[in-house]
Amino acid sequence: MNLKFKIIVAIGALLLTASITSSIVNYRSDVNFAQLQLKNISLPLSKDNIYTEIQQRVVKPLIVSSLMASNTFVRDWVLDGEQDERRIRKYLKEIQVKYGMFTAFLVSDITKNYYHSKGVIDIINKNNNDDSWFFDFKKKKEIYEVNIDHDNDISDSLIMFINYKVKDYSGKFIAITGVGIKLTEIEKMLNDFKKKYNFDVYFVNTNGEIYLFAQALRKRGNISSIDGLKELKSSIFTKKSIQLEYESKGKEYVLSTKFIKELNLYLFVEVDKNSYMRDLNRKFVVNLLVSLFVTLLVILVIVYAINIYQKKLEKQAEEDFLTGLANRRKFNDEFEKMYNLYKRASIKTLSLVLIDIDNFKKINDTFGHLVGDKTLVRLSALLKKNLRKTDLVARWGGEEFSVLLVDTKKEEVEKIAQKLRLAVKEDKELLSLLEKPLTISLGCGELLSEDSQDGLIAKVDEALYKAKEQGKDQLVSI
Ligand code: GH3
Ligand code: MG
Ligand code: MG
Repeated sequence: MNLKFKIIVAIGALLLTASITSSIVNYRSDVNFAQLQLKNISLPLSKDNIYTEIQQRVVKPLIVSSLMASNTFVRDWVLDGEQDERRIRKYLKEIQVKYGMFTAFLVSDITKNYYHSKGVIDIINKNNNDDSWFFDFKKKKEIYEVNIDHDNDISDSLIMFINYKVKDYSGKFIAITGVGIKLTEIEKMLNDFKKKYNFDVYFVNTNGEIYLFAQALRKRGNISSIDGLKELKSSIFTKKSIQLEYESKGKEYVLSTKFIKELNLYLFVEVDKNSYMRDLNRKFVVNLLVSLFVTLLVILVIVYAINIYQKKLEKQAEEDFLTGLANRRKFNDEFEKMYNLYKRASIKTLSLVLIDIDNFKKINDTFGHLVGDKTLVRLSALLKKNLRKTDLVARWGGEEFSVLLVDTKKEEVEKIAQKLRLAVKEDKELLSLLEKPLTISLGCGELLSEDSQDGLIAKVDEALYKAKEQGKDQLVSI
């Protein structure tokens, strides 16, 4: 495993650990917060809202029923032998319309007639199961009761009946009157709570029977038969309001209850903790995916940056800082490669040209080092311009340069070397910089089969020395 790969793996592992840890920490605190919020705010608040809603809906029909039961016309009409049915029908119709009730009724204990605005719709019979509500309520000491019923005769939705006892002036029971309202709104409300908050809202009567519930509720029957709930029955039924937690069939629930006096029913609002946390789980997965994606992006950026930096370093390692030409190290590497190719006969010829600026010391002394540097830069540009892409030109050191030429005939190498000499000498830019032409001396030679690398260099160096000796500004080929 190379260093670059190790660094990337280490950074990636660090970033991944950091992002996964922070996602988990966030998730944990979200879960804690959500649970606290659920128990202390959402559930109690929803319970109170539903309770208020129910109460508001019960109070009005209760008042209307009480009004009907104490109405002297109603009492007199029954006591007078239920004469002229039209009058009671008119009265019931008026109640129905005026107070916006779904139905209004009067059932006489004397004739057992069930009066409605449409007329007598039934005659109550002790042997009929559907009519048992009348006889059950008659027996009770309470003055009114609230019944939630499914009355197929009238409607297919749930109806809440308020039954009120009508008594004569001596307090003797003579009839039951009251109104009924449709519970579609409440049913809708229960379903909304389920949809919006995953809250299950249902009602339980004092016997433990689950009464009124949203369609989606899976609990039915008596709470005594529900695991987890049956154990809590007594603590629920001895308190007006309670909040507790229980487990049933592997699920954890938080339950909040409240007794509704007017209905003689307990309101149950509960939530399956896990399904309530479902959104949080989804959020956790999304957070995790996003942070993994970001981590991946960061790793890609790091890989990209490392590559660029590495290339820069590599370039710096083989490039001459001042002239941008290959440096001595690069030259040596390439020379070795070419030498090996030559030895394997992959290339036919390999030639070396060494270049040395004439009297460069004087240039430095006359114009200063800055002009000396400019001269080196310009000379490098001229060498590059006048050589082929395949020729390698390098700064050999100080004011000396070297050129490697592959598969180029001796005469051709000499021609190129002379071309370089003239190009430098005739360059206008150098002329205006130095106020006289710049000259160079060159030595060139070809690698022969018996030559070593150093042998070629020594040979060409000698040629260059000769060129200097013979008066500079010339090429000596060996
Ligand atoms: P000759 O014609 O015999 O080659 O004479 P010369 O003056 O060119 O030869 P010498 O080798 O004595 O001088 C080379 C000078 O080049 C000495 C050194 O200060 C200068 N030099 C080497 N590298 C640099 C550089 O990077 N910038 C500048 N300005 N001068 C440099
Ligand atoms: Mg020199
Ligand atoms: Mg020199």
